[in-house]
Amino acid sequence: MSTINWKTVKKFEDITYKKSGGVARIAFNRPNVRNAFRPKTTSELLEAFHDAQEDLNIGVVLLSAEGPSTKDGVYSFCSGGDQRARGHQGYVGEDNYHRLNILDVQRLIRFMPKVVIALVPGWAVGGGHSLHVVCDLTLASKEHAIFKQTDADVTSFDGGYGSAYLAKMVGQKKAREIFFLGRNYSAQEAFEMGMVNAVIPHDDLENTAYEWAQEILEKSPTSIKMLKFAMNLTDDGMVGQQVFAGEATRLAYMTEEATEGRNAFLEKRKPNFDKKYLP
Ligand code: S0N
Repeated sequence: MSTINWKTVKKFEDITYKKSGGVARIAFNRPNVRNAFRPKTTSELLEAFHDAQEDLNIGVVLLSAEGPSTKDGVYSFCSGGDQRARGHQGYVGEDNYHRLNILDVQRLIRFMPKVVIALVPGWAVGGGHSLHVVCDLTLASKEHAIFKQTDADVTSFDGGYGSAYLAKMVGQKKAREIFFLGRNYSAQEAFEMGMVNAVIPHDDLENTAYEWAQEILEKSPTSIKMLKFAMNLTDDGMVGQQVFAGEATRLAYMTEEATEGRNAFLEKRKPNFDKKYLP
């Protein structure tokens, strides 16, 4: 049972969004369809993640799920794209526009300068499985978490982080088994494969995630950010370099040299870098 004093940030339809003590909690809230996401869900996720990214008081984001289902009491993290919202060109919003915006959500999680922890209380399936893969850390319910890839059953497949990055995480053979056979894996099996950080008794899942978050919040935020981007870099190609280098530029802005460069331009004079070449 969670004992955290969460404060709701904003009421959404498909997700809940709360904050407490430097931690944001974003949770799927469609438990009766195993927390499948439709375009409205992903738009709401984008808004909440963007807010958490820009909130200077937030250092860690938990991606979680409400539940269980009121129909049958089953817990889920997320069952991926809502197959009822799928049209001929993919998932379609109420405005009739076809979107692949779960990939925008993945990129926001991947590139945000804060740690994102997936809390998997039940089913993590299809695009829901891919979301936990892209999060920085995953904690799973000992009793209820089940990991499964159905992308190849429904012809709605993630050829990016969901599969290729998963292969980096659990190894090529295991990743191919997960996708090609689509079997169920328990939290313990997922832990042994290396795609789950810890298996937690169900009732302790949120409190444990919050404790992990508090430990992370005690660390230097610049170090955490640069380490996340450094670990992303080799798998993210030029975009990974761009994200990492953007933070190097930000650090450079904080030097006297940068202040002199900006001031010289604004004062219409040549900059005086004083020939202090740094080691
Ligand atoms: C999760 C599963 C295994 C649970 O099985 P269980 O416990 O037997 O429950 P069910 O009786 O099957 O389900 C309960 C109710 O929930 C509905 N439901 C479940 N999942 C979905 C879903 N994904 N979409 C819509 N409804 C869902 C059931 O219909 C049932 O409803 P009622 O009670 O009314 O009958 C099992 O449910 C399961 O296998 N679900 C489907 C999982 C799946 O195939 N997901 C899609 C996989 N693909 C993706 O997610 C792709 C993601 C994606 O969007 C993407 C990725 C990369 C690049 C692009 C994209 C893109 O945007 O297209």
